[in-house]
Amino acid sequence: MVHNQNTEIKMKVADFVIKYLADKGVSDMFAVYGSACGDLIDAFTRVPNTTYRCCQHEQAAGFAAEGWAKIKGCPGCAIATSGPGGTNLLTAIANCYYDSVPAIFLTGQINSKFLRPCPEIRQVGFQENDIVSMAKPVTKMAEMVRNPQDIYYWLDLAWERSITGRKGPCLLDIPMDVQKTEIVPNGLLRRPCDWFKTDTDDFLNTVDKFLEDLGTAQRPAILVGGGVNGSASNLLKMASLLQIPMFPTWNALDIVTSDNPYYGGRVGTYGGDGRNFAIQNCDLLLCLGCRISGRITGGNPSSFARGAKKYVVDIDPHLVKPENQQICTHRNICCDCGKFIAEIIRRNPSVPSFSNWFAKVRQWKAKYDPVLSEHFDQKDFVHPYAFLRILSEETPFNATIVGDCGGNIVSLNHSFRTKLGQRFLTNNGNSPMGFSMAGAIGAYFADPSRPIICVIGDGGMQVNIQELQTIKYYSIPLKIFILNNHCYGITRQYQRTNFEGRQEACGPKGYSVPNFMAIANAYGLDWDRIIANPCKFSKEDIVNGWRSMIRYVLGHRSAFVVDVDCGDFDTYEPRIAGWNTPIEDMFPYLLRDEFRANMEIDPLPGWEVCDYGK
Ligand SMILES: Cc1ncc(C[n+]2csc(CCOP(=O)(O)OP(=O)(O)O)c2C)c(N)n1
Ligand SMILES: [Mg+2]
Repeated sequence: MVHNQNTEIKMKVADFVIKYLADKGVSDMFAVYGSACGDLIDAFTRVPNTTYRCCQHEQAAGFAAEGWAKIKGCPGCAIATSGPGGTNLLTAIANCYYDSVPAIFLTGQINSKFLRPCPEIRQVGFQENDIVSMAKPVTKMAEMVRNPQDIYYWLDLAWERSITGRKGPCLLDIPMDVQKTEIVPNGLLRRPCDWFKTDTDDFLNTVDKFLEDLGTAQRPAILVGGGVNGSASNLLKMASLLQIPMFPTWNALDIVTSDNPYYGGRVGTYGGDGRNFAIQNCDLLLCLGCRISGRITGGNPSSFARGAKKYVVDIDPHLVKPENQQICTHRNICCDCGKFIAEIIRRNPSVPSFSNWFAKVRQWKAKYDPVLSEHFDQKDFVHPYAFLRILSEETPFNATIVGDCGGNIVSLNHSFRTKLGQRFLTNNGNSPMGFSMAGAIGAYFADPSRPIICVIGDGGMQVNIQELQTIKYYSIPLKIFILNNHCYGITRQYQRTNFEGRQEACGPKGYSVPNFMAIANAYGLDWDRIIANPCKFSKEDIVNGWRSMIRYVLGHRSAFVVDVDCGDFDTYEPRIAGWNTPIEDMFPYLLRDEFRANMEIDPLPGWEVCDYGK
């Protein structure tokens, strides 16, 4: 700790906190008021260069902070009161933890003198709650600031932790009396910021080895995760140097965009373009900033890219350990992906031509597009894949698109072709219903010059529907597309496979949908419907109708809510055929001969008799 020289300018702790974050560039902080955070909110009247933005629910404020941080690349901030305010933030905190989003969460706490003297006593003060213990497992640091003189120290630590190594959220819980205390900022204890070391020494060695293996590889591939988001442009440079196909995870669909010449397709249990044939057939796989979860490998991890030598580059020292990986890897390195990529570019290696392999990857990608011609030709409902494909064609290159969770995010990721310059985000690790509309509010404030779109299900819409008022109040020109299938589509699909078709609690039994248009109206927002095709218009007429409606909505100056009637759609394909099958084996599965013809490597023993989990 360093002691600074004393100069006599006094300031409330609350003002100091807000000023600290404002000076770091946090120009918008998302909040719901309560007395215990009253001093923090009041500080905004004295601190320049930042503004509070009120949401209607702390969860939404936290989601907004996440959306803001994902666009800005700088820690987002949400502020809540003690007790229920803090607990309402927890989902958002967990979101940031799993998706490695830098964020500072501030909670007010009751006056220190009313804090319970020991953990055995449940509560003494009104709305007293041990938010620090609750947040600890999903934060990089959570602390109550008990001594006003320590505030600089804790702020430094929270800020540095949130942005260093694998990024993530930190929480500071500040009692009301501490917020009110006058301090002399220049006299405060600070934390010296020189203690972070994340790279391992064998970094150069690993680059050597990888390039050596690349020299003899025939079918190399790169799996790109969200950890690459700070080095996206260098990644593209590296791909053009090495001429290797890249496969983005759902966290990287705006890093490796669909229009990139090195984009090889979408992979995983819901693998899209290319149906996983390329990643399964590769013989050298470089995994960058991606935890290679079951969502990627399928339920049979040993069958994932089973003929490939695998390199894993990740900044998380725990995750990268071979014993913590779900797949067997050849070489793992704990390092910032940006550093690894920069080193490869610096070396400018000469590599063999992979053009035959690449041609095959491109063929698979084109042949196995999840969006089929018949999807445009449905009479009784709007097929979400077809609609979202048209939406993606109409969405400008500078837009931000925020997705939600459930079947609608599967549809979005299957159908939406991203363009260079677009931002495409959701929360993938925690995947809470209701993220997209609130996340989009934050994304808008982070960069109001970008057209902003959110896609959400009817179920997700009902989780944070109150934020329509935030959109109205701040005149946010958010375009909301509700993929309304009048049910929890993805979980209905799950029930069909797992509960002998019994449909419980997902609609129509137990779950129902209101009239969203009447609701939009009540909030004073513009709205319209996209309905099915009862008049049996031609496919061309239908698509043209959607297109002109989408153009109208995207060109509208203010917010717009669009209710897209997807009937009771709940079948999301392709998807893996069963929990224990390799991910090249997907519903709707192909003729077995075609399946076999597409594989360079041997099928798994016994694959012909797999239980397809119907
Ligand atoms: C907060 C929360 N609760 C429950 C779930 C479990 N869940 C995942 S998707 C889903 C259904 C989502 O329904 P909807 O938003 O209508 O999307 P659809 O699948 O119909 O497109 C549910 C209940 C969740 N992800 N988040
Ligand atoms: Mg739904």
